Amino acid sequence: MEPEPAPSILQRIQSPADLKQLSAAQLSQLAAEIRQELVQTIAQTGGHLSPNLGVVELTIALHRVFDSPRDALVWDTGHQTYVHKLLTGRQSGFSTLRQPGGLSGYPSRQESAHDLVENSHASTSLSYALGIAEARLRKGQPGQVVAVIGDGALTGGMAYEALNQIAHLQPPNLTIVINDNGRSYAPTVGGLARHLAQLQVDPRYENLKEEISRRLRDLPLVGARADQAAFRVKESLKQLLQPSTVFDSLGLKYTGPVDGHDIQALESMLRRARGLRTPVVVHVVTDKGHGYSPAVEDEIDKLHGVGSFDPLTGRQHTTELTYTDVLGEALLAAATRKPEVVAITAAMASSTGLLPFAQEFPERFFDVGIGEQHAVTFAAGLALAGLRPVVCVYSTFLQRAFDQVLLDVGLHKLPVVFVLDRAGVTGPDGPSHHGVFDLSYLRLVPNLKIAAPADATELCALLETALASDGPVAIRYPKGTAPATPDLPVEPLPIGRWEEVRTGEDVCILAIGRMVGVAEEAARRLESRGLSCGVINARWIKPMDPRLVGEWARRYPALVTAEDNVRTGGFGSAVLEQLTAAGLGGKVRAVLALPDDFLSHGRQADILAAHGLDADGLAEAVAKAVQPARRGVRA
Ligand SMILES: Cc1ncc(C[n+]2csc(CCOP(=O)(O)OP(=O)(O)O)c2C)c(N)n1
Repeated sequence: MEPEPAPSILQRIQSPADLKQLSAAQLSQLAAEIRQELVQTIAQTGGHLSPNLGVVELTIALHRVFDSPRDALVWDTGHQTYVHKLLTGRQSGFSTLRQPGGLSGYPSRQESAHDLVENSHASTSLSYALGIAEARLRKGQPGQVVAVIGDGALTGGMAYEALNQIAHLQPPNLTIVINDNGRSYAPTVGGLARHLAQLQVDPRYENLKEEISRRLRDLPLVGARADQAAFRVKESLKQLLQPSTVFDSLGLKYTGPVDGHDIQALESMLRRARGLRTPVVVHVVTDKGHGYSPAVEDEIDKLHGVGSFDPLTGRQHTTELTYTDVLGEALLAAATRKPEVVAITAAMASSTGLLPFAQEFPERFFDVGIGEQHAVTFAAGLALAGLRPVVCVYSTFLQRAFDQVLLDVGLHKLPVVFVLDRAGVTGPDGPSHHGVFDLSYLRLVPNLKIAAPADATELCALLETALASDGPVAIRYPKGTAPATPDLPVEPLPIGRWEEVRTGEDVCILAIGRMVGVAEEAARRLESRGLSCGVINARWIKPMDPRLVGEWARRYPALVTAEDNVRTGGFGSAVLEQLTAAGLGGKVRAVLALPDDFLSHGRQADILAAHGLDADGLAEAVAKAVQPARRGVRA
């Protein structure tokens, strides 16, 4: 007879309170069950694999020592909250993770009282936590506040700004847990990462501190000579106790490092920190991907963020050529010809396609950590001194650096190239990851030229154009598969020049980026309904082609704009501004764009379709927009 499988402990955990009765053996079984659940589910849904595998024991310990939601847990970035979700009553919905209508891949206030903030952009936890801690103190509210921040997120400027104020305010109800796995996606770089690594190899620090404190307490203080001796010993011991971590130097208590996969050790350190009534930094050392060898052994990013994959091998299912791959190859080719080209990433080398560049030109490649603001002004400095920096960043993360783009680059007219990956609707990562605001916030930067390629060849040509330009240029392109492999070599494109890719008589769709292909398909469908529809690839959002006013707005009876950006201040707005100034604003019958809202997570194509930005939606909207002017369109 087969032995009965051991009853699942995970299934019995409906809330953190259920964790508190478990024995050490049961806790380690629970950790194993959680890892299995993570691998099986993420293999189907995709998501943040190794960050969650790494915090299984830490999350269990935190929920045993602290009493969420009375004690506030703030997870930095929020990509590592799957285990927290499993332990806070969301097991039954876990298979819907990142699926349309399902659980979010980040904390979600709608989902649970245990989720306090909806983050996903890194380095905000200490600021949120300090605010909550301070407000609770002022209102006399009980409960600790715990921020869990990775060594990667700790490279972001906001984290330092918050640490500075924490050291000033010294809130007694705040604990800072550093989840140090030595990596962002790639190994974390920089002075702070080096410092944390040194603290790991020198765990004597903590023991030494305790030993010295004990001896100070035990010193006999009898007689004058003994007093003098004691005084001298105390003074020299004080020297030894001089701050030796960056946190001590700021005036914050530091404790650790502790093995982040040893639940008992974690618990005892967290309990001590909790009892200290002063802000404490608890340094926890974890292993990214712990317990799943394909993640641990992955050289590139430990399977940080994955699509669906085979749980046995860790191999991911998609192998298609993406815009990211195309940019990576194009930049490498350009850099081979132009020695002044350098590339900058804010901790996202693999996901912005920079690995080939980093490998070929390590001395021309800069990973600045999760510091988008710094990345932009650093690029400005490089450009001031004669290099040609290319800042490779997700559209959503450049939001962080708006002022730096505006003043440090824009005001100085510096030839910095911004390549904005994941522009438009991204999909399963949800509201904070859609790159749907970039046209609006970049359009208002004087001197900045903005382009969106309609295909892979155009992306390569626009990169050439940008590198040949004497001022700043931003190129935005979507997440996902490029429609075709690029047709190389390419020549720079004339700046501000659009292309009429299809002529028509009744109406013309002015489309940007990925919407060009959608508009062409819509035009074909409209033709079969008796409507002659032109399509213009408006590849420059700024500056716009003067033929808009001089030719197309006069030739076409009606115009419709299409973009995967929010309507507010986007491409359609730009067209309206231009045409209104020329007395031709009435020609624009519809601005097809995304709403003035945060879009939830879901499949990219579904979200676009839900907002009328697929071929059917465009065709419908165009037909409706021109109907009064042109009767006889077949429904
Ligand atoms: C402002 C910002 N830039 C970039 C990212 C992309 N990103 C998500 S997780 C991550 C690495 C975080 O490293 P760490 O905080 O150490 O957490 P780990 O995944 O290693 O546990 C990065 C760069 C982000 N979320 N926010």
